[in-house]
Amino acid sequence: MSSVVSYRRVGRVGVITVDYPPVNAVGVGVRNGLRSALDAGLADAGADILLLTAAGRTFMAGADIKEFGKPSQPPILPEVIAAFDASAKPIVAAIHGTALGGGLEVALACHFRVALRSAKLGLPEVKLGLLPGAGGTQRLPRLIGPAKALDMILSGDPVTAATALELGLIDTVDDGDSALDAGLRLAERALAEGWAPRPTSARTDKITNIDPDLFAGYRATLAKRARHLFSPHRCVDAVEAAVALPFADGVARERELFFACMESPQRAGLIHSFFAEREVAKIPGLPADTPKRDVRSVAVIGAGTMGGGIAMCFANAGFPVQLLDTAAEALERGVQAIRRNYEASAKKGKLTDAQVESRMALIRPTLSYDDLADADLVIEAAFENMEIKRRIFAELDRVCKPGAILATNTSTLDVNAIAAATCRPQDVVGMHFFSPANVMRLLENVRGAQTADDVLATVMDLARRIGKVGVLVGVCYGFVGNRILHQRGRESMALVEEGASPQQADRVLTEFGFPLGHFAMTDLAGIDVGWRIREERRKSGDPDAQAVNWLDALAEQGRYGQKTSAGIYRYEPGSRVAIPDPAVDALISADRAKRGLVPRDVSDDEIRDRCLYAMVNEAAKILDEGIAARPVDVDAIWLHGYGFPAHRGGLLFWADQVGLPVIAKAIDGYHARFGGSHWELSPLLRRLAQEGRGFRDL
Ligand code: 3H9
Repeated sequence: MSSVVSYRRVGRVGVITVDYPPVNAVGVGVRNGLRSALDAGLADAGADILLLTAAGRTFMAGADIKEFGKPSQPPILPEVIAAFDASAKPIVAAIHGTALGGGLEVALACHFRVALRSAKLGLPEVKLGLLPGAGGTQRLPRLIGPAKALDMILSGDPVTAATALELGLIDTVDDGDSALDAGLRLAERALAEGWAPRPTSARTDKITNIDPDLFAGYRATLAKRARHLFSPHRCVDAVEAAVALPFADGVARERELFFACMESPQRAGLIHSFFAEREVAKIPGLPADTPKRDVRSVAVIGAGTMGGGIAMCFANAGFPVQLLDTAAEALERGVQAIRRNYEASAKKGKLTDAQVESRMALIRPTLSYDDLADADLVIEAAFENMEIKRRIFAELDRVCKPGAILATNTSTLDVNAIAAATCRPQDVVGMHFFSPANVMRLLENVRGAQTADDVLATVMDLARRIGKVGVLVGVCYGFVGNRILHQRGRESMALVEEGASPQQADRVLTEFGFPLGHFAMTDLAGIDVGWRIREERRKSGDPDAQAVNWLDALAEQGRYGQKTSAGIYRYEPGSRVAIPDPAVDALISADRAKRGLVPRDVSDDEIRDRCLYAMVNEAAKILDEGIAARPVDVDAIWLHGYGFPAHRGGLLFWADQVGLPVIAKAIDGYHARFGGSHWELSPLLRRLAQEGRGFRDL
């Protein structure tokens, strides 16, 4: 018998157990094991019914993603599953944790299904650029109908056991806490009532008399929502085949479409994104068993938008949070803003009223630093000013208990200088949240020169506990994400000066797959933020300060972006739809004329290459300086903080696909054409390009 799948008998029930930690992924060992355990069960004269269950924290969470892109090893999953479907003895699947992808497909081919109430079931393949390729697109519609099946397959999101029952995906929900016991109960009932095998492949009731327009409707929606993506369109084709073709032909069609997805570069990109999210948690030089400090209570300093959002992140995860502001009015405003935010979620059905109240009860406002004496973690989210921050940290040093972690949410200031305001720099770390903090998944944890390892291990673990993707970065202006963003912003402005329109520049980036172009994003973030920083630098006589540009002129007119319904675009009241504004075009033309710039036609390709290659070059410099430890860290930051299209895998994964010699040559060309230190080719990028290597080889 296989070491990862076992067979034993409990009374008249033959029990097949998959035990392949951590998530029982259906790799070659499990496939072999399932096949031989099934044979053992079928051959066992004492077994009148079979039960499939999994050990550990979850049912099977899908095919083994690590095998993708390598030659497939027999037996292939569809064959194993076909054997379950065709079993002469009835088979029950007992599900706990998550039954996902190929794991759920195995369960779909069993004849009866029971799930614990806490279980979730889904076909997330589309999120990996695939479609369910082991009969899922053929069997799910046979159980729940093609429309509901497409909803599940196209969203990739799992449903709860209760919903699965309503849909007809499972036969019963069990309120116990053992999937084995739940499965045995259902098997005993099946035996008592004499249930016969019920192959899903033979069912046709849910796939007959289907509205012929159903699939056209889904295709029309996808044409709008997923036009960049490859696999969702193939999912519709596959489910349509379930309705139009006999089962065996449908399975063959699904296989063909699955392989087309497998070969798509989007599949490689999305799988890189999947692993990137997990890889960043493993820090080179910081072993997984590094001790962590015990964090049970949190304090946040500053009740503004950022501080409020951070407080919500922790309250959402069940931490008691003290929210401190020194001005009573600001504190009250901050607490009310949090309440409004939660109530808006409740209105959308995302939270119950009771959840709103329990989260609000976790957030305790205070005006006094003395109340922070027992906090395990304090996160400062005050005004972005070094003097203010240093005063706050000196105060924290005075009141906080020994061992408390003192974190700053600064996005631009030197974490080491902030740490130096305390007598415990080993306890000081950066935790750079992204706005809105309660929504954005990225958290840049910033390692100061003296930050202790157990502090780093703790903040990385906390990121996971509050549902963020934590990435460890080093100290520099803008850290990793904003430093790269700055390059894209500078280049976008230069392209507009040369003749592109903001709309054209934005269109190129959205066609690449970003949710927003640079200028639409600037409107969302607020033009005034950058304008005030530039104004400060000009007033202080900074020699590197930029001259006033058309963006500053917009801010001077009070056009701050979405919040004032006018910025680089204009907005109808209450709407986020960006409408081009001829007044802005006129302002840009006037600005060009004033500077003696003659506009030219700028091609879409030039916009894409200059914006993205400038980012790649900066990222390479960041890697060279050790500010980011690995290319995957840069990828995760841009995927989770800036909407880099996941199907392209991340900035540096994408750069490898383009080819570093191509990028290096283009950058050398830009340097010759435009000059500027930002276009000096990163030595790392030059070396990799010359050696024919990629970021993947670092
Ligand atoms: C598929 O099934 C195709 C079929 O239709 C057709 C085939 C012919 N494979 O996320 P976690 C690893 S496509 C390999 O941290 P959690 C993961 O990398 C597949 N490895 O835990 C991590 O490794 P490490 C469809 C996998 O509790 C460790 O397990 N299925 C796989 O937060 C723990 O993972 C999916 O897309 C896998 N399938 O979440 C499900 N899954 O410790 C993908 C996980 O070395 N998985 N690993 O970093 C998930 O969504 C989450 O992992 C899950 C657990 C919810 C299961």
